[in-house]
Amino acid sequence: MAASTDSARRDPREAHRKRGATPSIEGSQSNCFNKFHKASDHSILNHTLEEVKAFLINEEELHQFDDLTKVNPVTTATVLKCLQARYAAGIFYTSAGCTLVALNPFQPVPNLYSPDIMKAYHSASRPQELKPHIFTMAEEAFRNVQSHVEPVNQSLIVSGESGAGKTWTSRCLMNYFATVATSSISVKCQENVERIEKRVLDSNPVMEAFGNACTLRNHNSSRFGKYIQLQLNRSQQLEGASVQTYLLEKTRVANQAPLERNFHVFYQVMKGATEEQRLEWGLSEKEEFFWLPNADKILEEDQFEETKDAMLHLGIDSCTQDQVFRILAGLLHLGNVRFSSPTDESHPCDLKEKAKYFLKRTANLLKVSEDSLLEELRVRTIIAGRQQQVFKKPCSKIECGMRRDCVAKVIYAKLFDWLVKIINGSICSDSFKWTNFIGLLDVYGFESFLQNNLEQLCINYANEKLQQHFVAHYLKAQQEEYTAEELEWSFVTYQDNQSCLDLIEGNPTSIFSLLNEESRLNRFSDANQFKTRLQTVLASNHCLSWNVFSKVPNFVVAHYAGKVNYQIEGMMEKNKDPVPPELVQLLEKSQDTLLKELFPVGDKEHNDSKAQNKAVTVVSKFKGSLENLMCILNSTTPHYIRCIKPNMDCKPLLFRSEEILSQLEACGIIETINISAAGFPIRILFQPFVERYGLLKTDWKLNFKTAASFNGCCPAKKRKGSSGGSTEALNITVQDILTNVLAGQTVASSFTPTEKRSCSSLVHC
Ligand code: AOV
Ligand code: MG
Repeated sequence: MAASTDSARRDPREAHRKRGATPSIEGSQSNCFNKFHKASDHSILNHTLEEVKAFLINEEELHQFDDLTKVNPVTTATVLKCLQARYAAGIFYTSAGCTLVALNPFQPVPNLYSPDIMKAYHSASRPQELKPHIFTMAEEAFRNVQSHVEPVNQSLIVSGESGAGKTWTSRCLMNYFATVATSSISVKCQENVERIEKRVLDSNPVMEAFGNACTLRNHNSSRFGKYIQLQLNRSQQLEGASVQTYLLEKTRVANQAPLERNFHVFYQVMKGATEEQRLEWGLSEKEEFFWLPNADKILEEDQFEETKDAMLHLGIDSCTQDQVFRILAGLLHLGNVRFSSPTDESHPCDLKEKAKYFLKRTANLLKVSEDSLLEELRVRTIIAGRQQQVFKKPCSKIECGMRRDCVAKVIYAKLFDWLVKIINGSICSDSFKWTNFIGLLDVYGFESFLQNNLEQLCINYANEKLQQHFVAHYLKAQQEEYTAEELEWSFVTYQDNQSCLDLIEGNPTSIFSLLNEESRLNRFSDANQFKTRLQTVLASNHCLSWNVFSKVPNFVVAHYAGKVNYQIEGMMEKNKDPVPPELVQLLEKSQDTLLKELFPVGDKEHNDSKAQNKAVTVVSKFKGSLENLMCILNSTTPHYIRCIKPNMDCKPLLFRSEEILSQLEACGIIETINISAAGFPIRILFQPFVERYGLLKTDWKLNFKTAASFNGCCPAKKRKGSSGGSTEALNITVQDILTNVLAGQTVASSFTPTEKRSCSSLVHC
């Protein structure tokens, strides 16, 4: 028995075969659950504790629980066991009340996302009765968009830590919507809709090539956040889409942590360029580029063709593509321009051996003057005094390196923005053609490395904001609504992350406000001084602490998903992100038409040092864009998909309970299950309720007790304070309601305030 379970665990298909189960998408109301609950209808006390325990550890059947709220009792142990059994059986999706838990299989699963499966979910009369799937959520969103549910627009919020499967999931969801929103259209529209569908899907490989990279956590880690709005017309056809991106981690162009890599596109160009291009761009295979670490790993390099094809479909012709790749080759050469300190400090730095060759190559590829490039990298221009006198000052070796990195970062960031603009121009529909949208959110997952800086602080801050949205929308709002409705409800406690957000972004003082103050005063204080400021001003926030064993100045933030140690060194400069105007002016003079477009002459943002001083800091910009995102999310009906990473080694079918548990706890899954299990999962407003069920029995006294038994599934609601906890009937007949509806009155208007509160939002079925 033990041996058979072991082999079944190793191979889920084996497990299926052994149990004689045929994989199917039909919903499986667990046999054991039915057995248990049938008996428990009479009395749960009929079961001994031993029987209950035996039931719970029956792993052979545990995998059949499609919804974690049905696992009884809901404890972290039972939830984990259930997920483990399902994972071993090759079932990766499980409902958890209103959310969907998605375990990453770390290997392709045949037929999980095939057109047949899409069709099955799309054509099902009740998709929620099929097996839990991301397509259940997608279909629900798709149907809500066309129904009367308010708000009409929908969002699918995919969250989880780095490598958990968010981007993969978002891609599958996009495929789903592209398929269902282009099905059943007239032949006349077919061509147009298919063209849009293709372009929308083509935006993925392009954005991933330029915005994703291999990190220690994920070999295809998104280094930017994105929110895609799929625009639908009145007939539910895909009219177009728009992409909003968030804070690209541009420092990666010039700085890659040990064992990590630069953005994929660099490797794609390096491996995929033709001989001719290689010669023109100086990309000999023998060349070693500092900014192309770990190039020997065989990853996505063969995807160069795919990237180029997708760019073509999005309207970037091969000539412009060549310009893009030439600029990227220029950046690779720029990374090899290294400096050494001069013997006389009043002189500019010397170029290291072979750096002259790379400088020449860079200047050629970026089409700028070689002499000017060298001058601007080594010499700082200072404008001072009332007369605006110009001084030139040689930079130190470190400063020269920073200026070189700065050129690379600003070019890459502009190039990325330009791409997003082109993509939007190509896929965005005219506003009058579309009426509603379904949004897909895929941001970088929570990160904690040995060394964390401003990038991780921003990434983790974004995840805190999403967690807060979830807490506010679901855990908090739902319980508050029950209280307002005066329903009997024992409050389920949950982890609120407000104090962590106060620490990071709060007013008047927070980590962000202190960082901004340093930028405003142009005072890049010493890291130790900044730490002292944090200690003095923010010490009362319990989410802030210090790593006393660290040799460098640091602070520790207790995020909802765990503690992260941030190094302070470099944070203030990164926040200000200054670009010396003389470097921008150099790029403005480039003979390359694309670079000219990226750096138009006289662009105030970079050219004016005064404007730069007042420029919005990185954290302020990011905070602003996230606030906008939250406004959009708040105006939509959200659907949450929680991606879980079963092991940190990214190995297929390896289920590490401890690592999974910490993710489940961090994202509030246990609380979600508790609230969902005890709560009222289905809410129907009066009018649709009456429209749907009213004709069944018009003379029937509708009260909550009968309304509950009406559909035969939930216990009656009890109004708080009613004597002995008994259910109080409202004595409204369905006929009353129908009469009111037909007379154009809102149903609730004829009720007393208490009755209104009791029945306006929740009709239990
Ligand atoms: P992420 O988006 O959540 O991380 P990804 O979506 O890139 O994570 O997933 C990481 C890897 O897991 C993918 O490259 C696949 O190899 C594998 N994977 C994920 N989901 C599936 C699936 N459903 N089926 C098969 N393999 C899968 V980050 O972008 O790092 O936060 O910033
Ligand atoms: Mg991703």
